[in-house]
Amino acid sequence: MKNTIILLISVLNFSCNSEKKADQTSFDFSPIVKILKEAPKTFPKQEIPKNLFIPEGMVYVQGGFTQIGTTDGMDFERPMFWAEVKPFFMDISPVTVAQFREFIKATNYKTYAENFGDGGFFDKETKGWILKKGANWEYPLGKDQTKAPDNHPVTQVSWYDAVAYAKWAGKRLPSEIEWEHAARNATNDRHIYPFGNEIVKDGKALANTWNGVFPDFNKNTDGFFYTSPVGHFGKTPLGLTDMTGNVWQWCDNWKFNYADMANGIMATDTIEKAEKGGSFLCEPGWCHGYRVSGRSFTSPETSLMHLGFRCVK
Ligand SMILES: [Ca+2]
Repeated sequence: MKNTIILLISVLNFSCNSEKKADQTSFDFSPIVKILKEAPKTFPKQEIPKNLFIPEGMVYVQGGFTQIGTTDGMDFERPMFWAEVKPFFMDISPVTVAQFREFIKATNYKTYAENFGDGGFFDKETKGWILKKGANWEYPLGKDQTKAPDNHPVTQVSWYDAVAYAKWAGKRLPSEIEWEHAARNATNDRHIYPFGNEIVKDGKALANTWNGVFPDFNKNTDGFFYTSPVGHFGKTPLGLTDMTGNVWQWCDNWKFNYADMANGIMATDTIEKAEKGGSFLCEPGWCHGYRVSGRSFTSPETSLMHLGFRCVK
């Protein structure tokens, strides 16, 4: 036990002010993840509880040991470390535009992008990010573009918006470690993607990514320049959709450094929340963010057209 650091992911003692306050509100929802300094000696068989009630639209993610990170990814995906994760339920798919609309209707909630009057938009003409006036969850590309289809993942939501939705739904955001544990099929699967090492099989794309050289050209061979309907590319062995590409997904925790984590040192200067999954803007030569070990970071008040979320409980 002495080699185990018990970490409450959501209450890392960061020095941020307003953001810290928001994190503490999610305290009640957050499970304990144990970070191990050494590889576990045994891997007890995980039993699925008898008569388990699985909430609609969710899958059961059994607990267990998972090695987080990779040896050959970006610097911030290293070094690998072991974590013990308790069982939880995870949304099969990212929260859709239709589901988010129900939340808005029920609560009259106003998102950060609506209050700011704009949202982050990647302009394919200038090949850069701009703040697009009028962009919000309903019009993620701006009011001069079509409305977001109901069955696409909601985007243009800040981390605070995602947390508000999760609380309304009686759920919470996953920690990065839980997300990766689920993406590794809760069995410490070491494939690059939850479904294997190939992103194209028999000439067919298995995920919505950027097909070409970002940001210069996108051949669009997967059929979607922007978001795609959730579940369009099938399920992982665990039964989850859109764990690879389509949209990045907000996680509960602040950015942390793997090397520090392994040594029990918590970051003190981060102002960004973590996200997992990669998006339709990712390609291997740029960030290859849709690998299981991929990560990205964004300040929690930010809304972007390729950033959504899914919940756990
Ligand atoms: Ca695509």
